[in-house]
Amino acid sequence: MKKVFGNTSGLKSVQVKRIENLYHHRTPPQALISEALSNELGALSAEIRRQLGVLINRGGKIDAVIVGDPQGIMLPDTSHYKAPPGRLKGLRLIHTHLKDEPLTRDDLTDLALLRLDLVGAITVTSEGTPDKLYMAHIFPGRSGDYPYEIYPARDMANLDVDALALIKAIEDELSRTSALRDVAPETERAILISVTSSPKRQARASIEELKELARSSHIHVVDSVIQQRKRVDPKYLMGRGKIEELTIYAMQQGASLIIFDQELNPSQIRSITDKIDFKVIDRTQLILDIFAQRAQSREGKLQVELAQLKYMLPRLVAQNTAMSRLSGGIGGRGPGETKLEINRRRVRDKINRIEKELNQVIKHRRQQKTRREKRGLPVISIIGYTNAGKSTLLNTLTKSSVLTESRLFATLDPSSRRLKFPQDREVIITDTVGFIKDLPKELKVAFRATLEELEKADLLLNVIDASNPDYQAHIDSVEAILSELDLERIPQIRVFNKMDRVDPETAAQMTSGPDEIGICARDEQTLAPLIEKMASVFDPEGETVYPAAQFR
Ligand SMILES: Nc1nc2c(ncn2[C@@H]2O[C@H](COP(=O)(O)OP(=O)(O)OP(=O)(O)O)[C@@H](O)[C@H]2O)c(=O)[nH]1
Ligand SMILES: [Mg+2]
Repeated sequence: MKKVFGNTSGLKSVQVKRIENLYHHRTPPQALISEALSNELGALSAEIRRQLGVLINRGGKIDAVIVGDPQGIMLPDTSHYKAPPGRLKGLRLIHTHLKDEPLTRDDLTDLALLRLDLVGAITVTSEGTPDKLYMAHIFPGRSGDYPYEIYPARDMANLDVDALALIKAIEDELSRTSALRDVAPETERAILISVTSSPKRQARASIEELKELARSSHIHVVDSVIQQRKRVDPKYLMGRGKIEELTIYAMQQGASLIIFDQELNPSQIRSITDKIDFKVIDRTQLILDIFAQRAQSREGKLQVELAQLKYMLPRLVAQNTAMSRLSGGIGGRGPGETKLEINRRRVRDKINRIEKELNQVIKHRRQQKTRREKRGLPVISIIGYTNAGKSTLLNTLTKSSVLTESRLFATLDPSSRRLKFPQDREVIITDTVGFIKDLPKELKVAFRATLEELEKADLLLNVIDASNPDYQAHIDSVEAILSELDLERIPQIRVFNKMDRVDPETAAQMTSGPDEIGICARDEQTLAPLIEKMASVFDPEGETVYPAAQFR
């Protein structure tokens, strides 16, 4: 016998039995609800003085029977029914109201947030006779506050609703409106949300960056919303009403995804995805997703997969509900995607296996590295915030063609090149993965090995995108990560890049310190002072006037 959901405590066993038997009722597909079923719902509901509800699928079968209290019912998890874009859930909710009252706010939010086919409330007389029907469904394309169509009460005695035809008409309209919106239907459409107590300017810069991250992940950003709160709600981040409102808005905009700028802890992601039938991810997952798409080398792929699994592990819930919403598409893409649905134990096993394999790969790389070190070449590492122009600098310096792109995290796998200074001194120069504020700790751990390589650097070129209005915050984030990795002791040159986009006066102010140099990484002509400076680090006594650099 299928489980009855909700509050059955205090009921007589014969009543519970009758409630369980509701599962046997079949409604003809065209009908909204069979007469026998509505009669039994009414009779039982009046007897136990609680609302009773059923979720009916399109075939007329009952998917869930729910017992509520006199005022309302709580729907069980319905994530096994998925509503694809432009479609409804495939389940309708029909439940009883003990008084003659219309659909409540909760009924309507369930309708909208779960994308139910429709919702109906049958009022029941004190004798248990079904009296009236209040019904509503989603009304696609309606602008304004509420995307529902609410019908006037109808008489249960002569109900003539063709449920299937109605649902089909709504879906036709839904797919028509979303087809109008979708330029490329395969790209996800996201609403970005930031709930924060930090100052407006900071919140705005952060969400701008989140937009860039989304762009890097080929997600279309429909809108972004900043909600400032003195105190961030521990459960939903924002208030319950607000999150419902936003979700309805997201639905009206044809979005398929909500991205939070803040990291959601396991219980938050659970309460939020329990509440709304939307794919929800956070900043960390978005970054992990980009990394998963970009990783090229064996080591990089393993590291990202490890980071994804470690992030997922505490977020795997008993019924897998949050996970099932997260898997597939964004957030569950890349090397880890097939593993998201599996249980904790298997995830842990997998983590162990990857860690072992990764150790092997790293050991192998270290051996190669040691061989190189034996040759005693100094190492210069190019570091800095993502998109600062690190790879561009490496390319121009060494005439190579490492991928550069106006996207965050273009580089994931470090590449090394040789660089020859004019005095024939040779060095190894390496490009690294970019830094970002709030670098997910799972990634920090995963990329530890790569970042550890930085310890061996003899010189760091800290590349800064001087044209970014937020460059000072970027400098701070990079410094914070450097000190966390204990790398501040390594000599550093601050390289202010993209000077072609900064006015000369500001540029002069920026680079007034002794170890600060302005460049335009795309333009070889501008690099001479930097090269001179680098060379002088290795040959402090040497001749430091070089007419022009020569590269190999
Ligand atoms: N205007 C201007 N753009 C530049 C300059 N240097 C780099 N860029 C552009 O900045 C973007 C990012 O450059 P990348 O070299 O990929 O940056 P990166 O630091 O390696 O970025 P990640 O690998 O993503 O962390 C590219 O579109 C470059 O063409 C410059 O001196 N001036
Ligand atoms: Mg790069």
